[in-house]
Amino acid sequence: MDTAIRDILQRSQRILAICHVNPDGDALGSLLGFGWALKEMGKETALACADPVPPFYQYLPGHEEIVQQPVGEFDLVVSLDCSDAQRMGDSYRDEYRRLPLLNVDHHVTNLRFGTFNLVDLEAASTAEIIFLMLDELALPLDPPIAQCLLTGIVTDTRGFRTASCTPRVLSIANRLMAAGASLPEIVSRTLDRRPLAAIRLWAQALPGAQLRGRVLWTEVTEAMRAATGLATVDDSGLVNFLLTAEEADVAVVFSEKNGGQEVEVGFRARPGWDVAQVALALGGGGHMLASGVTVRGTLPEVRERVLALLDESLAAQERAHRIT
Ligand SMILES: [Mn+2]
Repeated sequence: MDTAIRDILQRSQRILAICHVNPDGDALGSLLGFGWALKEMGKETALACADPVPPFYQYLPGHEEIVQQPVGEFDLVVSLDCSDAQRMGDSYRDEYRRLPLLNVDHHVTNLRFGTFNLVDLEAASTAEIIFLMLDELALPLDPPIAQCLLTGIVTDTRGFRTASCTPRVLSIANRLMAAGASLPEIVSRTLDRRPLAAIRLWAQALPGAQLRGRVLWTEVTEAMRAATGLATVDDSGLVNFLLTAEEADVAVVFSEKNGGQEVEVGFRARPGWDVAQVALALGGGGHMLASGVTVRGTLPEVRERVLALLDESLAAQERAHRIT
């Protein structure tokens, strides 16, 4: 952390922190862990996320303080786990755009959109960066902070199993557990639990899975969602599950959104491949092995366009690999 970032954090008294829309464990864990730490520093804080906190993250201490629309005057905005400013959604209101912005993130596609950028591509999660920040500021860890930050680490590493999981991650997890975080509770709440509606949705989406070269893909239509009885079912587990197929190096799930006008595309890749490039080319973001984008168009249009781009990208990667 450079001195400009340390100064702005110490100087600012009223801090608005915002994580990304459609929040995951790292977005919420870093938002809340950072929020608890700011309180310890004696700051006035507001924590915002443009979408509600999903029920299975409601064990996180302080989650009830997160608002969708912040109100009040601030002297600093901090974005957490966002690769671009749009990821903050409506919580980043127009009147806050004139304020200094500190961008804290670990996505390879981060656009360095902040006045200050604390972007660490080596970090497996934004929670890890927050931990290192608190360490440098010599702030004590307490059980709520530890529980929030370990949640970010566990969810972004899917239980310490991603290529991004370094020895540093494990030693930070060790310190968070020693400070009172419960690893079994976090794993059980986040990784080993999903709504029955999600399982029913998989049951509808899986028969349509198709293998195209080494790419296994499927679709989730709005009709499938309606049939599960829940309009907003998180299906991020589905794309991870597809990638467990022996025959696949890349998995893609196309999810119809907004009355069929938009498609959310989730990509996963096995180590050695890069799906960040294709997401970025389409205006999305993410990591080499996990990325996503929302594309305007109908399901068949978007599917054909994206699969063709993905074919090209993977073929180019294969050629590059053969040369090097
Ligand atoms: Mn993250």
